[in-house]
Amino acid sequence: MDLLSRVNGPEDLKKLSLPELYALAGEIRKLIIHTCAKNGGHLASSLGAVELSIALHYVFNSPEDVIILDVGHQAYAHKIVTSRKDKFHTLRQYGGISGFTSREESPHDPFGAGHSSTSISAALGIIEGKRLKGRKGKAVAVIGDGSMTGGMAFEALNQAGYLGRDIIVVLNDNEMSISPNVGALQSFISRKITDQSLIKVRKKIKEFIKSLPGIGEDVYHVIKKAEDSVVSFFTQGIVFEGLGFHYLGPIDGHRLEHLIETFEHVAGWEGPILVHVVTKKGKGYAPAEADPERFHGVAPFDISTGEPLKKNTRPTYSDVFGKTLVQLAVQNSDIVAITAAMTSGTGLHHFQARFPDRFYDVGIAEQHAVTFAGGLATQGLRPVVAIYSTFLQRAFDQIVHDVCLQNLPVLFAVDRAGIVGEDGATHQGLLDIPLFNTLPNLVIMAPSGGRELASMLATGLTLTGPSAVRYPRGLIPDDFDPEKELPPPVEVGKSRVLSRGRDITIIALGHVFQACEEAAEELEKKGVSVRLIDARFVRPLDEKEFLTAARRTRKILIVEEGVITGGFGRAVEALIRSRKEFQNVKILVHGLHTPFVPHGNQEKMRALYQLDAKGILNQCYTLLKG
Ligand SMILES: Cc1ncc(C[n+]2csc(CCOP(=O)(O)OP(=O)(O)O)c2C)c(N)n1
Repeated sequence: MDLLSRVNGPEDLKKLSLPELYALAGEIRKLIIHTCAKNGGHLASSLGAVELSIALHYVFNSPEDVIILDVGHQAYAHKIVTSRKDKFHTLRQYGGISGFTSREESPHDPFGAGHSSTSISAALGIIEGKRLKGRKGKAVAVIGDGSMTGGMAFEALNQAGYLGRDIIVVLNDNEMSISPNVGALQSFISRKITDQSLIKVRKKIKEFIKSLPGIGEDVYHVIKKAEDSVVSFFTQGIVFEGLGFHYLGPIDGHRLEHLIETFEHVAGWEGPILVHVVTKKGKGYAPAEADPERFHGVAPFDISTGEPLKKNTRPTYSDVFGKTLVQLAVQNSDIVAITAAMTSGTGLHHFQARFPDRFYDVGIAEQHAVTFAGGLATQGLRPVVAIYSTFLQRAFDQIVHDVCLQNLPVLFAVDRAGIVGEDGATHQGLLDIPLFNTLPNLVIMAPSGGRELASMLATGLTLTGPSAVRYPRGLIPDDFDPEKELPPPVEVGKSRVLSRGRDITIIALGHVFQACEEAAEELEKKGVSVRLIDARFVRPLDEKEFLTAARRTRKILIVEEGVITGGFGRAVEALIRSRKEFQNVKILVHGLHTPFVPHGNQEKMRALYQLDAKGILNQCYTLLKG
């Protein structure tokens, strides 16, 4: 790590020669691969953006010039060259470097990210803010072709082209989102225009210019500009030129000399500019180049083979979802499945393989996904929209306005609900209950295991209105095989009562049930008699059972992995308190006080927030003592 030891900040890059910069790129790649092999992370995206990050920091002067990386998952090289190399080994670990860009972490991260398609809006806001405040500096937004499928990116391009401010958008095109990128725009921008056809166009224009009598310098420049426009008209540039951007590219995103020359060029230009850079996802690590989808976000792995260090011993909740949906879809041809660029993450690859005609990847377009599902539902189909809790936040208005208000039978499969672990604050699924709980018509379910998840999916598909099933990241706790069994629907609004003790009631929502069950076992060993309830439904609440529990035990602990305000526990508390006779019942609602839980593995974070068995036991003792 010879060269890296000399790079303590972006200014040090500017002292290196081109061969040294290439050697540095090699050292950075090594560090990224070794760190991801140990900690997991967004390996393939970051490997693809090494030269790009070096070139940007070589040419621009961060932090005065802002460099905003969309999503921020490709930021590892950027982090390494902006004074975070020594802490890089703590990537994604509790207390360590974040896996995304974060304003808290460095002045070189001018805008935090984790969700996609925000970079152009943020860059435009920053450049406009600089103008109004009389501050210096350029604004560069680096956005992947996948992130370009998000509506916000177009909203921002639209305003940027109109305002005409000096903003540089770098389109990092590797033809991949997490899976191969989808959509008409991608087909257009990745259109292979052969050098031959470009050369022919240029030649024809040159001949035309030459044929004009008496051409002076000025006229030549005007016509040269026309030539550029004609070329971009025939290439990908037309889309962006039409929006008021000056388009350059496509250029090889791993050739430092090309990148540096281009960025030096455009740094002096005015107005909105789009530089189209072509990169290879996973560049420099053979297993990631061969399978960029698997290495997009990867768990710790063996560097020599690329194989994961830990093999799953049980299916994940996402797997159960995907496989169960296939079974349900065999029986019901109206079922269609929708993902917003998360086919494998949500487990929908099973459905895609079996029913390609009934499967839709809409790109990173959660809002559109929901309204599209609404439209399908009006035609008698049964759309199932699988989106991670955190990304579904984007589509709240569509859920309200396009689905719930019209009482359309869309089933939301809300994956990664709860604490997500190493991805941290931007990805926590802690707000879906408070958001959804305000919506009439919506049935909300949370399974405590794989079999329950399968039953709830079946339940949602029997309803005449909208429903949501929220489930976490991770392995199911039970021995359920979704390919062997299809459990029947459950009764709507009915909880599962596991024991009917007298001293304390624990009402658990979703997968925290396992930890609650362990805590209950401990209490029973100590002679405390526990009433344990698996709530199953956030809406409608099992009023009868919860009121009976209040009457019998007069001490109620409600546990959920979500934000307390507006959550499940508060709803149960309000129900109990609405009855005069229960004013003195002791109720403790246990969950998260904030949605902004930092990164760290799930086990650690659950322990930290007292959502493991030990923490829940502590809560029980607090309640029993009080
Ligand atoms: C709103 C939102 N939806 C989904 C995701 C999950 N996600 C993270 S990166 C990514 C693909 C991004 O593709 P691209 O921008 O082309 O970057 P690449 O990884 O290919 O470099 C997706 C879908 C997200 N971060 N934000």
